[in-house]
Amino acid sequence: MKNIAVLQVGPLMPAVQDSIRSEYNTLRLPDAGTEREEFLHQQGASVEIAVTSGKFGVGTELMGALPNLRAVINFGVGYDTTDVAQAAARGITVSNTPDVLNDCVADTAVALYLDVLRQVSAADRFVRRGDWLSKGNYPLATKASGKRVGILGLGRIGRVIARRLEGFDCDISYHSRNPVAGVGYEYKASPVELAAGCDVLIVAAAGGPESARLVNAEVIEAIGPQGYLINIARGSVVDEDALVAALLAGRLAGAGLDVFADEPKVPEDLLGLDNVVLLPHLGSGTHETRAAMAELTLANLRQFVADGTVLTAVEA
Ligand code: 8YV
Repeated sequence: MKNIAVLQVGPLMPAVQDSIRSEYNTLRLPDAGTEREEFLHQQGASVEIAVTSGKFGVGTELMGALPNLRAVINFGVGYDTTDVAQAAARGITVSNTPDVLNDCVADTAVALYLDVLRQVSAADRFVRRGDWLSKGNYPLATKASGKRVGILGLGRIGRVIARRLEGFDCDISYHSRNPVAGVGYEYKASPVELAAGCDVLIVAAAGGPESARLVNAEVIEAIGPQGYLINIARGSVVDEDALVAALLAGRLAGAGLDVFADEPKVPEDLLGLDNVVLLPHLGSGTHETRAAMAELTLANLRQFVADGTVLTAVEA
């Protein structure tokens, strides 16, 4: 299939990168600057398929510079960096990698949940510093079992998180754009209502313009000084400045964050807080899940080349 022109946008897992380079006529888009402009000017019209990851995507400008693009094959379930509206208008197929990462992202949410409430990471630092010897027992933490948990975004991942937390006897409620059929959890009409009725708010909503800053200052206020926020979705869903301000002022008990507004930058103010657990966007980051994501990415690509369809298409 060396006659198919594939554009690699951003770094990809070696398994994906090596396959697309050996199977297709693959070119790597320069990351920035005049080299990128020059590349697009000379090669943009030849590109038929872009392979990218959730971190990079094919945004408005790049898509505009690829007049003959037919498909965006995205490694990752999130596709907020790709201009899906333009893709739909131009008949460009977009695929992602749903479901195969549900377990690991949900596990990460639960890990953050347990860590923030029981202060596992902070207590580990306490031991390593020698404070157990010099200061005695670690201060008491917060019980994690049996809490009222609000899930913002009861999609594929949100539902797996809910199922996990049922095992911790949690009382689950949720808010999504619409009530989800067939689930027994209480539906709340707005993010504020959800936040006001729970001890821990877990953000599992897809990123993108529709969910931008859905968790604003009012929602954070509603979680309250005894409440916690967990975010394994996208940094864009939370007003990060409002979150930092609330944490610094003690208007929120703690937070567990795998995602940030401007990754890999993490607000400086959070680094010294023991009631905050910070992860470097590793929700799906296990050997098993990344291998499954790579496989699905390649399966989407190969099927698109074969018959113009993909296994897991994104609906704009
Ligand atoms: C990946 C993710 O880290 O799937 C997603 O949307 O956020 C993560 O699983 C990311 O997509 C890889 O770039």
